[in-house]
Amino acid sequence: MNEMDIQTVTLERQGAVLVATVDNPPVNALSHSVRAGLVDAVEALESDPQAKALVIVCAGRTFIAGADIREFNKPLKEPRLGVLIERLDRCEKPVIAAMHGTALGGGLEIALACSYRVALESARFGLPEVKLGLLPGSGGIVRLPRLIGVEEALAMISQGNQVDAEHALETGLLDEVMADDLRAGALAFAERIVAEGGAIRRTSDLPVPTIEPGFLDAKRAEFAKKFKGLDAPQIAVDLVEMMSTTPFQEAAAREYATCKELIASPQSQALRHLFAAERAALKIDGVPAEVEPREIRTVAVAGPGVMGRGIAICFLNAGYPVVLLGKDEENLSKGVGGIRKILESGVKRGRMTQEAADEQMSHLTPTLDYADLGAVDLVVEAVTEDLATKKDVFARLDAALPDRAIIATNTSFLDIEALASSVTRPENVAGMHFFNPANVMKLLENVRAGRTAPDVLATITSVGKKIGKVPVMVGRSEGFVANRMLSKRSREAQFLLEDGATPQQIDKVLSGFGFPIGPFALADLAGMDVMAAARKARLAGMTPREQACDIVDKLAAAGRLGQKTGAGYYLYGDDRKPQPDPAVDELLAAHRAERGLPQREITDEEILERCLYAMVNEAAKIIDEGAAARPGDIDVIWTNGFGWPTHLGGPMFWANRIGLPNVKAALEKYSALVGEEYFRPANLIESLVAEGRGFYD
Ligand code: T1G
Repeated sequence: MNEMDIQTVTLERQGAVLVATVDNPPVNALSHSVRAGLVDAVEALESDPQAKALVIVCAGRTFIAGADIREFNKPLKEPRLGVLIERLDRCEKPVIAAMHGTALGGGLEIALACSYRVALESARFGLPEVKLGLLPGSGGIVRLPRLIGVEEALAMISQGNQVDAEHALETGLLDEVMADDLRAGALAFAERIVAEGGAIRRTSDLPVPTIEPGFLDAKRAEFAKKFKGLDAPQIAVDLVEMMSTTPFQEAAAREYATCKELIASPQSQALRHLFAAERAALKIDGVPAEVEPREIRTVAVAGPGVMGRGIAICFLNAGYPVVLLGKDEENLSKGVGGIRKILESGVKRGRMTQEAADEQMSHLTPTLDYADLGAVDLVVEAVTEDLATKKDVFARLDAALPDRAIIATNTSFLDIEALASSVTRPENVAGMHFFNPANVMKLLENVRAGRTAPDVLATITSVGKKIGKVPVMVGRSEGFVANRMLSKRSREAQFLLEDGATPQQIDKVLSGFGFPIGPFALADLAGMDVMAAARKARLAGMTPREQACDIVDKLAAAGRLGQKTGAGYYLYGDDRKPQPDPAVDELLAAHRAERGLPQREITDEEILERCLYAMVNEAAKIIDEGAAARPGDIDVIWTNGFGWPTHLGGPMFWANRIGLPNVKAALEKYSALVGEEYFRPANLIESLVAEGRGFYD
């Protein structure tokens, strides 16, 4: 073992059983010291005649959670994981993997190369490499299908999802599951194996499972839709096909070679960037790691409208009792009914059991009386987007709530400082900005106000994680971050219509880039009435050209509200597929004539650059203003909010890869073409280019 390494694997012998304990916080990742320590453990087993078996167990909260991601961009230090796996595979004495927490990636691959696998009933198992744009490289591809069959194995490899211990026992991944005391249970299991002769079982000796004809091609077609733009899921199918017709050692070598190629791939570098960025976003400026979040036992949601219902479900799903505060009986009963309907649809879709839905409904307490909030620790305010209404609700909450209760507004653009000023404890006020539908969308923009207490910021961050969101702290700014950047993309999309592009051309370019849906199909989904109302609310702050660009109003006035009326930017038949509509071409031609704008051929490149560079430039301004802490936060927001393709790493990562000098040059080109006020490069971009740096240097 390298003398620089700290000791992360300790060995002890209990009778005839050697026990190797891995202790490499926080997740027992397979750092060099762990790999070397486990190779030493196998060698000790083989060289000690008194030792008849080896148990590999981990300290801390989990079994090995995979290769150490932080080592991927560093020179590899032997022994690589494959060497350890081969030593385990060749070992002539039984090795038992004893697992708890999440046995993932290389950790599960180690277990697959052992003779036996036991686990706590709370343990979970997975090969999440694909979520990092990788694939298993140390036996996951060649061993897992042999153990649990191709269908189960390919599902785990291609989607990276975890399975629980019960399922793992059923499929043959595990030999035994125990309720508690894993070390003692694993030791007893090992002693039994030894007493019965110490038989070894090599997964590599198992026959290759049969593959139903057509199964793999069906998976290729399914994954092309399900994992649009992602390479690794398709390669997973190719590798499983390869392992089914290739001798084990050769297949293992090709698996490893593919993993190495993927580690160097742009997609994996983008996905690993997001993995790190999501965790970096949890570190809040001005909130030291030792600041304890407040204990949140009971939550209230004020405002049982569409957003309030989704927010209430987030907390119910996570096991919090929720008090739902309405303004009158009708409003409240509609809210309760809406929540029940969403939970019932979850049952119908098999996402939850009827018992779970009933249990969650039993934890919902509807009320019209603020006095019922006397024991609540956190209120999420989601009443109508009107400042006076919100200030009235805040004042009444302030009077009813205990001193330590947090009030978090879900507003998407109203001034959080004004709300904080309407209560006696502004340090308890923050924003928790959910995205519709709140119980589905992962992104949570947590908003810090000027006086928000550090432990309140820590609390809304930890609560955000507990309810399964991806929380990102943002500062004051109209539309915070996601909506503010989206408004620039929308502006350019509208201007491009005026300049001669069609809705279908723009949607095709942006969905071709990787967004789940183009801006105009999205507008038809949201409804032109909703879009017109949002435009009206922001009209005063718009530039003259934006104010005159009233295509949305014209469509709404013509009753073209989108999917809900069968026509908006597109026509919709029963299949709800958007079809170009000559009437829209006429409406646009009339608008352009009315505006007297010169018409020209618009290239796809111009559409992409104007829409996306406008967003990147706005993000740079947001960072300049301190409304976002770091470029990685912007990437996390857009890949979890409005569907920026994750394999491109987010807006800032994508722009950085293009090169900021190129981005600056394009901004200058469009400043001349569209207008300085829209494309003048942000100070941050100017300064980074001047210093020869990128967003992440
Ligand atoms: N390597 C290094 N650090 C890791 C890590 C890893 N694999 N996984 C987590 N961390 C750090 C993380 O950055 C954070 O650090 C802390 O641990 C807590 O993580 C050869 C090639 C295990 C389910 O993809 O899914 O094996 O911010 O905040 O929410 O074929 O971490 O505190 O400084 O996420 O409780 C495959 C990735 C690797 C697992 C725990 N393995 N990790 O979740 O805590 S590739 C993975 C996770 C591989 C082989 C291939 C989760 C978790 P910090 P956390 P959590």
